[in-house]
Amino acid sequence: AGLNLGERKAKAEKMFGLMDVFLKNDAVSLQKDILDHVEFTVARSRFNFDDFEAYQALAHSVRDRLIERWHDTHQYFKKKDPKRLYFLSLEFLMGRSLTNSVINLGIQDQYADALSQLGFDYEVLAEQEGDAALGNGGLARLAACQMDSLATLDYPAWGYGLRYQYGLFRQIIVDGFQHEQPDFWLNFGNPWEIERVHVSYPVKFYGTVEEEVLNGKTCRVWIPAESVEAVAYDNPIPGYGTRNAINLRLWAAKPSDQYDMESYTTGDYINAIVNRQKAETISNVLYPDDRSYQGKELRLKQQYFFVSASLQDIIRRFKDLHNNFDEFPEKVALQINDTHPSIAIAEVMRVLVDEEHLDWSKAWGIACKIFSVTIHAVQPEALEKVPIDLLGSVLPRHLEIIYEINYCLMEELKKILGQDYDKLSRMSIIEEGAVKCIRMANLSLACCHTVNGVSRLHLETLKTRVFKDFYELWPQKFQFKTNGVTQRRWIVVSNPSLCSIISKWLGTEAWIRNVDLIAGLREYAEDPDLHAEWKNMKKVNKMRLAEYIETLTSVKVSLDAMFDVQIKRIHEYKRQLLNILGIIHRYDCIKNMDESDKRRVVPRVCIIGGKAAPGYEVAKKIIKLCHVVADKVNIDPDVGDLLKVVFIPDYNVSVAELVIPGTDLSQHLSTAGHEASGTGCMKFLMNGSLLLATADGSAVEIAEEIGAANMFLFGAKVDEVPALREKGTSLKGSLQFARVVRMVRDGHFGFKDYFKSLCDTVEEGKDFYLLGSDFASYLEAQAAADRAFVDQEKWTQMSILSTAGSGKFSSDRTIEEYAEQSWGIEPCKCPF
Ligand code: Z57
Repeated sequence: AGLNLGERKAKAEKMFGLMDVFLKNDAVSLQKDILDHVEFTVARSRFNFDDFEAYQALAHSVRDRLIERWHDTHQYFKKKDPKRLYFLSLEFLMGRSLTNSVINLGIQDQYADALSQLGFDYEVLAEQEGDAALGNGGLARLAACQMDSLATLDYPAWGYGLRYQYGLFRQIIVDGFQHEQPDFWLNFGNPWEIERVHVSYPVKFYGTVEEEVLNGKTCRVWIPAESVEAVAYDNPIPGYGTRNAINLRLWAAKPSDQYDMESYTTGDYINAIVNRQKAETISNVLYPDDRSYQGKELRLKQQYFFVSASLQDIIRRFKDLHNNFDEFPEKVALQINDTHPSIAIAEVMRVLVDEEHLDWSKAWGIACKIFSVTIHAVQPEALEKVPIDLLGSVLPRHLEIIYEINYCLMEELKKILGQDYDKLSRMSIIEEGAVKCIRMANLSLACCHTVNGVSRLHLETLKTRVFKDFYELWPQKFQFKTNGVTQRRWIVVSNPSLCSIISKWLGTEAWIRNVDLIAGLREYAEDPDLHAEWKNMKKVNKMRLAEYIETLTSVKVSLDAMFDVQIKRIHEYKRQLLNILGIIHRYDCIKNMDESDKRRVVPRVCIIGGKAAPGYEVAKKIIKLCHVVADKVNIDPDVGDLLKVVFIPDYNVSVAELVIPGTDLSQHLSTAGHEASGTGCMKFLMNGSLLLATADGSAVEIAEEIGAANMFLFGAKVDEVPALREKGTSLKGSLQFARVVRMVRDGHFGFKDYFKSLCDTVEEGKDFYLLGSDFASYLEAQAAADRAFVDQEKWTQMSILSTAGSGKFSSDRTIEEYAEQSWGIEPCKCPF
């Protein structure tokens, strides 16, 4: 303040000259820092504190180191003023921060030393941390992996989202039924965030739009009726092997400090306070419905709230060093994660036209240069449609702007398409129907310079189905970036034994930043020494998993069995039901065997985990079915160790970190054409689990990388699906399938009435997800997996080749593609 542009630039330069490394990372300094935090931050005596308090102190000492790098990075960004990427997402599924941060900072050994001298075990303390679960599933975890890659690759990027007080619900299982409990994750404080009370912006809602004359020009002016304050909470994201730490800025809603004078003067003091407090509800709770858009007012308010605050922040930062919006696209790239933040397009137009007084066409030109979007959905139902009445009431000016955008779009389209009214109405941002709606996807398509799919197959689906009309018009906008996951969390943090094996055999740790090198393992895929180490690694991880299973479910499992895992959100299209019906088939076979046949059976532990959206009845029945089958199978003396069925409750990021390394075979069963990409499969692949999968989403590309012979592919291909839906099930499959469905129907596992409607969903003629027609092929793939498992050398070789072929599926590769092809940003590496 008070300084002009030149002076501000000079100041930034000077401050940067003062940079130095403050905090020392030797064991003695770390110990002192931890004890200081015990004494003064946690306020416990340094002679008497428990594991949780030690975790808190430890976390605070890590936080100090994060803050130091965070400051230096941002000072450096400010000096260089590169084009920045702003990643807008309503969900980030970060999981735990401690181990990931310590590894990325490169000081794990020092911390472990420091703690053991204090009499604490680093790993035990790490287990004290709860998950940050501000997201539902794949989309949200992808955003978290991408933040890790953005930091590691030194990109000048910011994440923006919402700081929900309640993350995704905790799943508890009572008598085999899912119940939801609130996840009040902030109860014990959150050392990973920094509250920025001075970084706050008012966000407006409701009200009316009026006409005003300004400098002889008539303008539309929004007179809002409600104002809520957005306060920033910063979460530093450290890169691996770099000094850079970027920022994930999450907004919390607080009552605005503009007093509602009227209520005060009328004397209704208590009610005035109560009403102000309601503002906070905006950031209270994450919507737990993965992909079904309900058209709820609160959800729309959440979207606009975080978008508006983020844009005010971004524009303030831009104006700090620039005064001409022509330069905006050279400095700013905005990425919209799915359509959830797409109201940002209307908001940018509102700010540029109403507040910055740019011409409409100039403003639109700028908007079209800064936005890119990634679509994660396949099904048209997942695309958000906001009822006009709702939008008009909450954001009246934005509704006008969207009408205007649509008017321009329709004029442009008419010039190209002529009078093709069917097509025009399909492409319109406004959907005329019983309930008139805004199609948020069409708004994004009209504005964004790039529209990305998340796998090659997914982009094909978008081009030929959901967005066909737009693709024909603007083919150059459509791209895909196959998803990826970060090897830092999914190998280095979660599978330390594998991490050391890889580094040892490659003779370098460089793969942690450049995962392509992992292909170097191929050379040793048949080496008996590597096989021995590899099998030992699996065994250690299976032991950990077995212990966890026993503690949670009291089921004892044999380490010689194949650990077969399907963990992901419960959805009909992901076909957990196919898995369970396959298990019932296996059980039925074992029951009908004599002792000599049984000796040839490959023992299995079938593990399923995942949450069902609270209102998704079919998904909840699938969870219950899993439990009743487990109850019967697990105590059947005819079966013993040949088959165990386990449902792991409350699946989340940290559970995944435990389960994935201990998995022999993982299942990805979506009906072809329904999983946009899938990212769980990539984590399993990196950890050397073999994949049993349909030719869907990223599995197609995985097969190309590791060779189809190294996985178990099955089921209908995308282009066969429509005909199969018409035609129905083949005979052979249908007999076995009918038999297992009948067992459930007849109450073989109890709860006959309860499961009737579930069985109905897969009856001949109603079986939309084609469980019946894929069943025979599924069983064949399972049999192939059994045969491969018998030959442990072969299996280990396939496992090594899986890890070795996983390089492409690093989010580092994905992010580099985005940076080059969609965002136009370059690395900005902080020195020291
Ligand atoms: C979500 O997790 C995904 C798509 C959605 O439309 C919504 Br809403 C939530 C998932 C896809 O289902 C996965 O296939 C994909 O891998 C993931 O997003 C990340 O792109």
